[in-house]
Amino acid sequence: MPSAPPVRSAPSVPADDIHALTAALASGDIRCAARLITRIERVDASLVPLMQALYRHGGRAQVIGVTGPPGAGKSTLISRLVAHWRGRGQRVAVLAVDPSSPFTGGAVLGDRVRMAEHACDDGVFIRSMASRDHLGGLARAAGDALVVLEAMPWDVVLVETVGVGQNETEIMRHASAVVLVQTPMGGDDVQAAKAGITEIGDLFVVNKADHPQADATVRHLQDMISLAQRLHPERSWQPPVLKTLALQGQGVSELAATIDHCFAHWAAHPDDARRRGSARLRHRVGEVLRELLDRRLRTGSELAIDPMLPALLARETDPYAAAAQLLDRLGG
Ligand SMILES: Nc1nc2c(ncn2[C@@H]2O[C@H](COP(=O)(O)OP(=O)(O)O)[C@@H](O)[C@H]2O)c(=O)[nH]1
Ligand SMILES: [Mg+2]
Repeated sequence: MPSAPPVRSAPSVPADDIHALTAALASGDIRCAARLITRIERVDASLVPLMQALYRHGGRAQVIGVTGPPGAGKSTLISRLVAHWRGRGQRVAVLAVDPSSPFTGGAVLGDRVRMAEHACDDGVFIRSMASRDHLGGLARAAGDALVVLEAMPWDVVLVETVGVGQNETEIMRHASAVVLVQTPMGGDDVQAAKAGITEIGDLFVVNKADHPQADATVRHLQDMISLAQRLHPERSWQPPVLKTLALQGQGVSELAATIDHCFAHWAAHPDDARRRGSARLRHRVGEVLRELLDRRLRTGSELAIDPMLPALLARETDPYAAAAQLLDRLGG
C-alpha cells in the first residue's frame, strides 16, 4: 500500500510555528524532520507543545524495532529490508540508536556507509542518534524522534538499537513489533543469551546463516520460545525463528512477509494489540514523567533541594523524607 504524497524538502519552516511544522512533516519534509531530531537530541524543552500536536497525528506507520548484539548484522539486514520495501513502493524511515557511539564515531559512520545505497532515495530517511546525555535520556529522545517520524507519511519506521543492556531494550518498547537479531552461537553463549530475550522479540532472526552453528541456534531459540509460550498461554502470537544471510539478502523477503504476518495477527487480535499498546503507553507516560521530574530537579525551581541540605548533612532528616516532601510539593 504505497502512500501518495512525495517526500520533498520545503523551504525552511519557522522553528516555533507548530501549525507550519506539523504541516511540513505531514507533507514529508525530510529537512524539517532532521532539524527537529537535532533539537530533540539537544533536549530542547520548548518542543513539548509541538510533540503534543505531533503525537495526535501519528499512529499510522508500522513501527518496527530491530535489536540484538553489536555486529549481529542489524544494519545490513535493515538496509536489505529497506530495499525490499522500496521495491514495493513503500516509504521507510530508519532511526539508528547507538549508545556505544557517544560522538559521530565508527559505528554511526559505518551505518551511514552501509545505508549509502539509499542515500539518494527520497522515499527513505536514515538518521543516527547517539548518546550525548545519559542512556535514559536517549530512550526518551528516541521516543520523541519517533513521534516526529510517525507524524510523517512513512509506511514503515524502523528503529535499530544495540540490544545489550536494560536501557537499550527500553527503546524497543516504542515499537509495535520487535525483531531480535542473533548470530549463530556455541553452547556457552546460548546459555548466556537466555535471560529474558524471549520477552523482547516478536520475531527472531538468526543472521549469518552461513555459519555452521546456525541451525542449532535456530532450534535452541525455538525451544526457548516454546517454553516461554507454555509459561504464558494467554499470548496468542508465537514468535517465529528465521534464518537470514543479510550479506547476500537471503531470507529477507521471508522476514518481510513474516513481519507482515505479525501485523496482520495484531489486527486480527485487537484485544492482544490493545494490551500491548496499553503496556507501551504506561511505559511511555512513565518515561515522560521521569524526564519532567529530572528537568525540574536540574532547573531546581520547584524542587529546591539546597535548603534541605543542612538538615540532611546533620542527619536530622533523610533522603527518603526529603524526596517525599519534594514530591508532595510538586502535587500542590
Ligand atoms: N558472514 C556474514 N557476515 C555478515 C552477515 N550480515 C552482516 N554481516 C557482517 O557482519 C558485520 C556487522 O554487520 P552490521 O550490519 O554492522 O551489524 P550491526 O552491528 O548488528 O548493525 C559486517 O561486517 C557485516 O558485513 C551475514 O549474513 N553473514
Ligand atoms: Mg548497526
